[in-house]
Amino acid sequence: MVGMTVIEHLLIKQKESPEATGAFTRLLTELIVAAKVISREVNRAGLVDILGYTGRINIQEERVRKLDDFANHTIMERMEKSGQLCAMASEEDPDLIEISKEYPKGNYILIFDPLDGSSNIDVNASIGTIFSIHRKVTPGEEATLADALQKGSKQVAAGYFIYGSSTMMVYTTGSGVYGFTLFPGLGEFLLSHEDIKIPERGKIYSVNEGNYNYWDENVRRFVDYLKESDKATKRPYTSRYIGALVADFHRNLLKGGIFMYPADTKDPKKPHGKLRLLCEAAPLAFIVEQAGGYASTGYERILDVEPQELHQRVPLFIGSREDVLLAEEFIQGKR
Ligand code: AHM
Ligand code: MG
Repeated sequence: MVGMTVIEHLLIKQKESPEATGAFTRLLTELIVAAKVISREVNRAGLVDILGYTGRINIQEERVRKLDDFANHTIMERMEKSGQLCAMASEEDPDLIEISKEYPKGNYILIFDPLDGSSNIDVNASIGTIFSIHRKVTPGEEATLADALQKGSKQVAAGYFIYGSSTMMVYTTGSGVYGFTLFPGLGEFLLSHEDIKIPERGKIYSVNEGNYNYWDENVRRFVDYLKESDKATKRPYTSRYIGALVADFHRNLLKGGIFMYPADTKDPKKPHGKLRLLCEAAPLAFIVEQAGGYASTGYERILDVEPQELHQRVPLFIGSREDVLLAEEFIQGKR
């Protein structure tokens, strides 16, 4: 039913699974409040003295912008009080984030990228928050790294908030993908995109082509192929690249196409591409598969990759199923 609030939607989904206790609904409800706070701050980013850098360097050796910091703390502080989490992990923090002793613990672990695409903040382009939720798998109350290092296929839920021309939430719990748009006057997310399906094949490719010379020969051949002209296979494709994963992914989810961040040799310290498995690739892979699409490293389904470390990076090819399968064929030298 278009127009229902995200909370109503969550409650309906909760009723559909008889074993649900409501813990998961409470967890997402808190996360939605955190996202509304971030959305409000993002909207006035140009008005207050919140642009610029904090002067610190994060685990990814990037300068931390004030708004990244704000988003990170908003989520951490709100979510640790939710009573539903045993731990968290953020793109901005090197280690597992423990829940303070004063708060009750729960059975879920939240992994998130608080503000994805942050180089877009200063130019008023879209940015987002990505989240991934797993169930605790180790015994005892305290979470261990093993609770975070689970394959993407084990996710209980995943989603993102996009702070664009309007703010949207897109999420899945493994039974379809739903999109909600924040109605500013009401402060409510209303269902606007029911059971999202990505086209089987798209016409868009999204990649930072400035890195072309750093890619493997097979990746170059694939991108060259997309640019060739051929009426029968509806080529050339159109190139679209915002430079914020959430925004590029969201467009391709609705319109069809492929987003790529291949491995490159630009930085020998980071030989596996740029994007992080746990807080970026895996949650979006869960969403895209639920929408009928596919996500791959070029060799392996993203949801099957066994994480080795919290900040592991992977090459990412994600979007319309036929486009990603074709990318795999090129990358594996089968074409
Ligand atoms: P971030 O999470 O630190 O913002 O970095 C990830 C971003 C993605 O949103 C985007 O797809 C990618 O980095 C863009 O990288 P590049 O500027 O190398 O094209
Ligand atoms: Mg990111």
